[in-house]
Amino acid sequence: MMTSLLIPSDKKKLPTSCKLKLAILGDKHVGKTSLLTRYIRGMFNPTYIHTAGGDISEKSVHINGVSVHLTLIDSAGHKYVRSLIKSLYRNVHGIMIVYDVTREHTFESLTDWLRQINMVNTNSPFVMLVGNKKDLSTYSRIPTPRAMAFAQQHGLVLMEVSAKTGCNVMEAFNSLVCGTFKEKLPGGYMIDSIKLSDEQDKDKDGSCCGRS
Ligand SMILES: Nc1nc2c(ncn2[C@@H]2O[C@H](COP(=O)(O)OP(=O)(O)OP(=O)(O)O)[C@@H](O)[C@H]2O)c(=O)[nH]1
Ligand SMILES: [Mg+2]
Repeated sequence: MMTSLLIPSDKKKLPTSCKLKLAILGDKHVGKTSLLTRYIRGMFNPTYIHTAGGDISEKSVHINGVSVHLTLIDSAGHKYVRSLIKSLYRNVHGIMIVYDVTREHTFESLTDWLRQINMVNTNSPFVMLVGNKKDLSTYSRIPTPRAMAFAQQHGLVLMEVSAKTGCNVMEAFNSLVCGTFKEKLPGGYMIDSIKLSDEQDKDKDGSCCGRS
C-alpha cells in the first residue's frame, strides 16, 4: 500500500527517524480495539471484550525513507472511565475518533470527544474521524453525506471502514499516520511527497464497503 500526500518542497533534509504517539478514542463498543487488531495483526475477533483503561501497541512504518515509530494507544469507551483516560491522549500527536455507523448516539458523541480533545491538548493534535462497521451498511443510521458534512464543518478527514472485513482500515491508519507526520514533523521540515509503505499491508482495495 502506498499513500501519497503532496507537500511543498524545501531544501532541508528529513530526519532519519521520528516517533509519533497516536490515540484511538470513541464511545464503547464502536470497534476501537478491533480496528487496532486489524491494523496491527490483520485479524478480527467477533467476541466483545471491553478495554479497561488503555492498552499500548507499537508499530514501525517507513515514510519516504524515514523510520517512524508509532505508539498506538487504545482507550476504554465506557462513560465511567472518561475522565480517567484523559491522561492517555494528553499531548499525543494524532487522534482517530471512531463512531459506529449503526448507532446514532456514537456519532452524536463526536462533538463531545472533539471538545474533550481541545480541553486536554494544548498542542493541537492531528484529528480524523472514522465510521466503523460499514459491513453492516443495511443497518447504517448515519448516511455518508451527513458524516461528510460534519467532518467538513470541523475541517477533519473522514473515512468509513470495517474492522470485520478489513475494508479501508489500512487506508484510515495511513491517513492518520501521514496526516500526523505532515503536521508534526519535527524541525518544520518540508518534503515533496510522503510515501508510506508497510510490509504488513493486507488490504488491497476499498471496494468491500457498501455505500449508504
Ligand atoms: N460487524 C462488525 N462488528 C464489529 C466491527 N468492529 C468491531 N465489531 C464488534 O463490535 C464489538 C465491539 O468491538 P470492540 O473493538 O471491542 O469495541 P471498543 O470500541 O474497543 O469497545 P470498548 O473497549 O468497550 O471501548 C465486538 O463484538 C466486535 O467484534 C465491524 O467492523 N463490523
Ligand atoms: Mg476496546
